[in-house]
Amino acid sequence: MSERCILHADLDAFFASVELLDDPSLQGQPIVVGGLGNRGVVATANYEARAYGVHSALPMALARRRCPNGVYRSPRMRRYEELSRSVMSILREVTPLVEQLSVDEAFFDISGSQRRAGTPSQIAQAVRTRVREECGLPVSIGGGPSKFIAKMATEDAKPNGVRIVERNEVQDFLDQHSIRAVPGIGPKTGEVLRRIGIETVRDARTADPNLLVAALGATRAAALADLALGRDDRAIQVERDRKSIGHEETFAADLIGAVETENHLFRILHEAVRRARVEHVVARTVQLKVRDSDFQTITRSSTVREATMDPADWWPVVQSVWAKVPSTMKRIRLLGISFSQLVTHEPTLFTPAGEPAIVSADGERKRTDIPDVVDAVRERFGANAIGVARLVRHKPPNPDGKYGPTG
Ligand code: TTP
Ligand code: MG
Repeated sequence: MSERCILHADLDAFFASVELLDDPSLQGQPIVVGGLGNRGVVATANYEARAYGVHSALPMALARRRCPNGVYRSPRMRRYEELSRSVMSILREVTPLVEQLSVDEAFFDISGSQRRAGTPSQIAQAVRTRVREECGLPVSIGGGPSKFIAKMATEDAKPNGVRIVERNEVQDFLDQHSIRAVPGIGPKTGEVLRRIGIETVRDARTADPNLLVAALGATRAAALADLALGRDDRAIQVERDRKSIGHEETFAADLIGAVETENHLFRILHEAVRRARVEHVVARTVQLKVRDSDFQTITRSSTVREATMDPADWWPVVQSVWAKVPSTMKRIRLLGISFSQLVTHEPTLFTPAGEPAIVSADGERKRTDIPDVVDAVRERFGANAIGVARLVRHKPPNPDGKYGPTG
């Protein structure tokens, strides 16, 4: 058996690279993609624009001031998703063990492919060549004996490079990095650690364990201690076969009026989330299905960057999708919400397996405890035993008033 080797691929300046691909006249210019309105923020900037201090999440107005000669574009999500699918299918030709993390990044486990396909760096280079030739995009690839080493290595490989960390280099590699380079250490944890004098992984490795426990609590301190030694045996989580999960209802009497419809939507969202949580999946895409009294049916969907199954994340997304439903369709006969682009929960270093591990963009753990309790109560006492405050004023759904789930 070959040694365990995980690769991690992440497209360079993804949205901006696609804009350049589709409009080669932009070559060499700073490209900024994001919300172009007054309150927009930058989704990404290419490396030319980053030289002016433009980066993801920067307010667009500030970006324009820093880089007045840049090319500014709004995102074209469909096109990005199409290219994302092509890139992911190249990875799946290397190995079926692919775990997609976001629209432009994935882990893939090549432990079993090495004899056939070459060394890790040969495999990485071959993937990069194919992605460049077949999709027209630059991608960086990191590799190492575990997921988090591979992910950290990709940051070192950027832009447009490869960095493989050999087993015997792991400790040196880790020791040199800032603690903030470790996936899962967000700004808050980073600041807590900085205050007790821990800035690098080496500092964490050599710190007094009691100091770590006092700062982070026993569980997180133990996780950090493992990680500082490069211990991480989490396996690749391949996407479930199942493509979508959700809930829909047909109403005996058409729903009229925004408030009534929104209340049902809110409840159906919670039911869809409950089902997804039973299956231990989180999702990146939500789809709203609406049928009106004339039996016209439409679907509208939206995709978020980080997979989640927190109803508090999904509710504003569902509301914005609902806002896109034409107003001619507001006598509603059926409503459905389903999730796709499903991924199984990935236990992170700070959240043991079995516990929902939903990490926000800055890597900090999000509030997931409340939905857990809700699920537990519902499992014992039935779906209507507990609801959300928004629904308390309204009557619980009348089981006779609908034909039940139709999907
Ligand atoms: P990233 O991989 O984080 O960034 P990137 O691909 O633009 O640049 P690089 O990997 O070379 O550092 O994110 C992938 C895409 O996700 C990015 O092109 C745009 C989008 N995105 C947002 O919309 N908002 C954000 O805050 C971030 C970080 C990314
Ligand atoms: Mg990227």
